[in-house]
Amino acid sequence: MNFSKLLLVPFVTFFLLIISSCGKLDQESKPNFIIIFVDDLGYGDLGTYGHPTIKTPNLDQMASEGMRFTQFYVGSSICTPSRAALLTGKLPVQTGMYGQRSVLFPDNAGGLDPNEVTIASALKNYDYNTACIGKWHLGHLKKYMPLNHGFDLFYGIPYSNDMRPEGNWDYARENFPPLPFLDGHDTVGVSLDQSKFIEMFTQKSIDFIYQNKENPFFLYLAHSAPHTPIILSDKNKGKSKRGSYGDVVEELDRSVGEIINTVKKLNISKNTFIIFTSDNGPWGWANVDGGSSGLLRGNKGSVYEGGYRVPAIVWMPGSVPETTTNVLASALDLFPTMVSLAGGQYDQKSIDGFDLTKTFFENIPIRSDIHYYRQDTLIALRHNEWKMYIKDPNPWDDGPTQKEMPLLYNLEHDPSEKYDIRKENKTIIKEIQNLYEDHLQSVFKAPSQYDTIIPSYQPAFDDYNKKN
Ligand SMILES: [Ca+2]
Repeated sequence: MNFSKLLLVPFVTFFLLIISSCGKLDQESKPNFIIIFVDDLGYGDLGTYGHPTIKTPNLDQMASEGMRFTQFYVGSSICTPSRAALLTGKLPVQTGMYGQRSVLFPDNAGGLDPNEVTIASALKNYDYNTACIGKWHLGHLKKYMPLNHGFDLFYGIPYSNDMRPEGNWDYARENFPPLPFLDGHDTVGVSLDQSKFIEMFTQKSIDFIYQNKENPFFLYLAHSAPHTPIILSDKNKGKSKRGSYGDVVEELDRSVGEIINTVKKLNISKNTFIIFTSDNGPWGWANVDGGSSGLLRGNKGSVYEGGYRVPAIVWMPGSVPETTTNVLASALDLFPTMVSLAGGQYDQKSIDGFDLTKTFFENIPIRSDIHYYRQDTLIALRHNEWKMYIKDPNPWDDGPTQKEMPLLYNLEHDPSEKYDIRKENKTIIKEIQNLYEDHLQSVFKAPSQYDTIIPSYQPAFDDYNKKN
């Protein structure tokens, strides 16, 4: 061995040691998770999803650096059950998050059972620090609040930004308290200026990311916007060609940019999994203050695609490929995927989500079915490209809607659900009918959490129901 080779040996050994320790570190270090969940943003409301006048450069960039889903679904087309589904990986019927009024209100005594395992409580077992920032809406009594569901920190509002005495609904005007704002379990203000909410939630999130840059964290940033009422500060007003709704979506877009830039600045991009999505489709009744479901039929609250299918962008440079995908995915899948990526265990039998690591990292299809519930009733089932309505999608419509069930659509040919093709596809009908019956056999139905009213509200509640 000559002298130069002798010199090389320690150098190579040292180099190999560095490589192996880096490899080991990558295997052992747990990824951070950020879920950015916005409220009532429709499938057609982002630049990257084809909106002609709403500008979303930060989300467009996130999409170009990550994975943009064209067929991503939520567990329900309305706030409370959709949030329960995202956090537990269970269909809302299994957690009792259904009932006559669709969502929980300030007079409700129920909420998400503290015994349910959420993403946050699961990740607490694997040394994660967890934060819920923004809107909760899974029960506002203390036992149901985020700190009793695995979150170390809560900063935000307990339910929707319109559940307050201001507004046109007389029952709310006469009975609901001013909208509280909480830090942990403490109410730190009421009726705060909502035009500051996006900024406050963003700043709190950035602080949390800085504080946890050295350890694994889970940030659930659930903005209360663009849910109505739309309230903008002067600096964010009048910027978008789309009007106020465009202004608020563009403000959300800037917030996403700030979150991603923080992650980049702290050099934790490669180890931070971020998903941006919406809790349900756009609010059709809000007229021009509501969003757009683009080419999809229907809105928030409906079992049509426009209620259940939402924009979704997944980002983790180096792990998530840069692509647009039409592979199926659901918010129900985030619980098992995140727990699995954290190296944890969960009970697959008790949940409805699937570990989508292969979908998110390799663009491989895992999920084949989507269940569309109205309250506790399964209305439709998607299997691969086929969507079959077992029950009437719109029983309130006395217009020329087709009332004879089932209805069958091929969503790949017909994303707007215009052309019923059941007559030509009897074998598919039979196949989906079997899946429907199997599902009903296996699904657990928990008692409704919406049925109990807080005693002090009961007289006013009964009185209101008598009049209406
Ligand atoms: Ca919503």
